[in-house]
Amino acid sequence: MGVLNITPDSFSDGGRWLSGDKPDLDALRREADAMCASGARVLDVGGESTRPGAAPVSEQEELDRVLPVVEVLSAGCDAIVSVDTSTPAVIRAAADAGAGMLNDVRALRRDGALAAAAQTGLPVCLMHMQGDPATMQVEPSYGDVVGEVAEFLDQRATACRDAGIDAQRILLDPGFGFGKTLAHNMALLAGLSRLLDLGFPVLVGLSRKSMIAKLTGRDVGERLAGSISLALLAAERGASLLRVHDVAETADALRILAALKTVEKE
Ligand code: 9MG
Repeated sequence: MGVLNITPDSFSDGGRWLSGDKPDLDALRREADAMCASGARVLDVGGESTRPGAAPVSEQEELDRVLPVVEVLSAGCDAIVSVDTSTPAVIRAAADAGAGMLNDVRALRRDGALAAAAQTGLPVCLMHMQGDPATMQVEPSYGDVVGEVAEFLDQRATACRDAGIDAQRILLDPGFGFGKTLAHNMALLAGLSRLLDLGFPVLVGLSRKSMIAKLTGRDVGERLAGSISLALLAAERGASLLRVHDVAETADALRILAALKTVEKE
């Protein structure tokens, strides 16, 4: 899953895909084509930054950023266009514009989001976050982080099914970096099998995140090796979908892992 943030303030690609306050559709089209040629099967389009401390945007602003991009990408691209949103009106409008998946860092907990998602019939990714983006990194705390994240995701999956979302259309995500310290993130990576035990495919987003800085001391533009290492570790532990900025490099690493797995099976 390639990341395309249509925001001025995302931590890694903030401002890259905007021309003034409008999405730069030509540049996005070229980047989407490059990501697909490199192996992306899903493109995740977001109009509101969820980095720690990010300010919320209005519904209209989110619609203005996301919808033209969904329309352009879903018309001429082999990949599924996913929309990273928590907002019911954006969920509905994105589905009408051709989106093929919903990615919600709030796991469809916003008022009306669950019903809106169910109405679209689209696959949904439910992510765990402790708190909200404005404050989530202020002393996150858990007794048993893996158990608590697993319990939360299990409850949200049940809520989705109760709302009419087919179990086969649900993905779960531990939400690396969302209300978690480095120790919490590492415990979740080590314990990924407990999330797989819930019976749904697991999506992970580790690309360029600050946990890499904590482990390696690298600035955001220098986290490729860390991102690929974490992507491989997550894939080996059973993650089905990796949300990444560097699609070509990650796809190469996954090809090597797949080749090894083929030999191991023989
Ligand atoms: C939008 N977004 C930013 N980081 C993310 C992550 O780790 N997972 C998912 N599902 N979405 C994310």
